[in-house]
Parts: sequence; structure tokens; C-alpha cells
Amino acid sequence: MDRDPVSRLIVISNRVAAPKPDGEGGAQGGLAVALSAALREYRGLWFGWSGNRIDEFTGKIDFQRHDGVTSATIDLEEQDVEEYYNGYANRTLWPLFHYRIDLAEYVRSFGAGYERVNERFADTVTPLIDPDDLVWIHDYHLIPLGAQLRQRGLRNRMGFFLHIPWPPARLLTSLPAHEHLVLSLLAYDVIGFHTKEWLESFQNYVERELGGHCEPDGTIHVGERSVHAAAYPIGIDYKEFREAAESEAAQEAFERLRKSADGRGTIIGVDRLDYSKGLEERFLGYRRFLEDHEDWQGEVFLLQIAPPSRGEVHTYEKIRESLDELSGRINGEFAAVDWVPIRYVNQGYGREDLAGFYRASQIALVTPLRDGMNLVAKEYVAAQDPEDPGVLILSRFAGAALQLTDALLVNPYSKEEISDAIKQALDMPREERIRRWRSMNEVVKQEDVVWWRRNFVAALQGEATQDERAAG
Ligand code: GDG
Repeated sequence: MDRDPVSRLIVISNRVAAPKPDGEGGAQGGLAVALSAALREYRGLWFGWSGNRIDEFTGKIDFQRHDGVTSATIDLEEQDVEEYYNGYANRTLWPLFHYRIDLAEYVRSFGAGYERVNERFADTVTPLIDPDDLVWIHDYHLIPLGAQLRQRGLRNRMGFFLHIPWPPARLLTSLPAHEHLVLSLLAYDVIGFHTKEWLESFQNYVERELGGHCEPDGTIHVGERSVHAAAYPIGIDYKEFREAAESEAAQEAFERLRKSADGRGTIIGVDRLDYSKGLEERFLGYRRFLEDHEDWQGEVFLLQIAPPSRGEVHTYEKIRESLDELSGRINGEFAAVDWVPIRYVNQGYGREDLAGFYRASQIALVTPLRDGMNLVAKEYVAAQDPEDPGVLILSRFAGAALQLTDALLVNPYSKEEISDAIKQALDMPREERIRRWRSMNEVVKQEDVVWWRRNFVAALQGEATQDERAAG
């Protein structure tokens, strides 16, 4: 492998985004979208699971090179995938960190599988890391990886970024061995969250449960250890998304949707099919709107794009079934021979198509019950026509609500608030739409994915934190 004199960036995440042929769709998650953009202009290495399952773990690494980025992937055993990915990551941590303690499953073998896979990651990636490389580890799948790498002698600057919310301390303490998990985070030099709210929950846990002390400059002390923890809100690749929005494919998608709308108002939702996204509550809020405003029946429709994800986890099968049922029920109740209130689509589209659909829609309903950030809200803003922009209705409980304060902010659990916001959006004068959009667009444009990456990497390189390295 060729090496440059300046530090390389080693990114480690559960999955490595495979380059996709132009225009190909799919339910590529927000993390993958964001990191592809960040690494495009950074020389580095991206390490993760290939997505393949094998009978017995070999530790064999598959290297690929594209766009100046080397990706290195490993295969995992079936049992690893069950316990680490489907288990601890997606049946324990994901629901708990999204405040769904009712859905969180605490199974000892999941925890063991999680530790084992983190060790496997550490064993295979350690030899690929040079002493002056910066190491940036992503998300809830890999919380203990930094500590594992330290145990293998790595002294590099290491950062961790959490893409999902950090739950309140009282919820987190329901997790068996929660202290062990959180203490492992102290192996990093920098810990990043999307928002101040998640950061404060983390600080609160550290003070309450670990007896730590948090300074106003972001330094956290626990015993002998000090780390820097701060909020780094992720953005979208604004430039790339604007280009997508202006492409021919986007224009075709725009026309296709406008033509089929036939003069009706379009409300769009785009989400991975996940219970955290508040889809059932959204459908019920929209149903309430149709009930509250009969004159709008037949004049507007909801296009909900929801590509399935995590199909191997039972809760995801269940949410899929209940949404099939609910959309069918609402359509049966309100539809006319020439109008269907909800167009519910379980397939993914290319980014250019999405951009065209966003632009063709007068309203976006982005109403997660809890979301680390939410990139769809930002993409919707970026795709709008500056002369005639649409209105963003956004959940107060998405991290994005702290930045996009000119959206119509709603409580996603309240049918009435969703209904009222749809009405307000449909009635909103053009000048007000433009004013709100301009202010949101400024944020989305300035605080983009490059800004996010630079801020995080600067902290990782910088003065901040990490003291007694030599003491190990
Ligand atoms: C996690 C956190 C945080 C969706 N459908 C299609 C499609 N998508 C793309 C969207 C967007 C991405 O997937 C979803 O990103 P979100 O941020 O909305 O949500 P998560 O996947 O849950 O992401 C989240 C994020 O990480 C980053 O830190 O913001 O809070 O939960 O980019 O456009 N893309 C295409 N076709 C689809 O049908 N091409």
C-alpha cells in the first residue's frame, strides 16, 4: 500500500459503502451516504464488515480501491451476525438508544457476540494502522473497539462518533453491564455526538453513574482519564445533492411525479422502514388531517417511500405488517375512484430520482419519534426550487430540529399537531415559504458534510485531550 507523509484517516464502521453504479438506488443508510462524501476527498482506509457470512472466521481481508480510498473488509460468521449485528446492535442498543426500552432485548449471548466481533475487528485492523494514522470509529456497533485497539498497543489519536441519540441516564442504566460499555468509550481522545442534547445526556451519565466531572470546554474527567466530548452535527454533501437535483434524471423524476399528481398537492416522506421514524404516527396524523379538512380530500396525497431494512429482525417484520395494514385501511376508508390518499412504496430509488421527488413535493413530513440527526430533512431543503420552495414539517425529536428551526416543528406523537402543520403548510404564502427556506438552506449549505468532517478531524488532530498516553 502506498503511504503519504501526512496522517491518513482510518475510518472504521460496521459496513463499508460499496461504490454504486450511477443512478442505482437502494436503502443506503445515512451513515454510508455521509462517509462516502467525507472520504471522497480524503486519502485513507475504510475498514468494516463485507456483509458476507462464512462458516468459520478466517480474518482474511479483502482490499479494494476506488476514488483514492482503499476499503478493507472482512467476512463474519453466521453466529457473529446473529449475536453482534442482528442481536446486540439492532435488538439491544438501537431500540434502547431510541428510547424504546419496551423493544430492547437483553440477551447475554448478544453481549458476548458483540465483544467477540469487536475483538475480531481489532485483531484484523491493527496491523493495517501506522503509528501516525488518525483513527475514526463510527457508531453503536463498535463502541468498545477503541479500547480493544488500545489493548493491542495502539497509541494513535482515536475518535468515536455516535450517529444515533445518546439516551437519558435513567434509561441507559436498564442495560446490563452499561458501565462496562460506557467506560470503554474513555479509550478515545474525542467522542462526538450530533447535538448538544445527546452530549448532555452523556455528560449526565458520566457524572451520575461514573462519578466523573465535565468541564465547560468539553473535557471529561473520569478517574485518571480525560477525553474530549462535543457536538458535531452531521450535514449532507450539499454540492453533490444540488447537482443531483439539477440532473436530467431528477428532472424526469420531477415531471413524472408532477404529471401523476395531476394538480394535487404532494406530501413526501422518505425513510428506512424503521419504528424510530414514526411512520405509523405519521399515517395517523395525515389521516387526522383528512378527517379535519374534508375539503382537502382528493386535493392532496402522501407519497411515502420506505425501503425495508433489517428484515432479519422480528420487530422490523412487525412494523412492516402494521404499516401495510394501516395504509390499506386509510386508503380503503378515504379513497375515491380517481384518488388514493397514500401512495406507500416499499422500494428504494436512486439519489437523483429522490432529489426530483423532493423538489416536486410541496411538503415533506419528516416525523421520527427519535433520530440522531435525520438527513432526509436536509436533503429536502437542498432540493427545493428557491423561487417556489416547499415546506418542511419536522419532528422536534430529530437532531435536525436544533438546526432547522424555521421548519414547522411538531410533536410526532400528536395527530393534531401533524394535522395542523399540514394545513398551515398548504396555506402558507409564498413569501413565508421563501423566508423559511432561505434560512434553512443557509444552514444546510454551510454546515455540510465537509464542515462536519473537518470539525471532527480537527478535534482529533488537535490540542484537545488525551493525556497520560504513555501510562497506557
Ligand atoms: C443514521 C441515523 C443520522 C432513504 N431511502 C432512500 C435513500 N435513503 C437515504 C436518504 C438519506 C439516508 O438514506 C437516511 O438517512 P437518515 O439520516 O434520514 O437516517 P438513518 O439511515 O437512520 O441514519 C440518523 C444518520 O445516521 C447520519 O449520521 O442522520 O439520525 O439514524 O440520505 O436519502 N436513498 C436512496 N434511495 C432511497 O429510496 N438513494
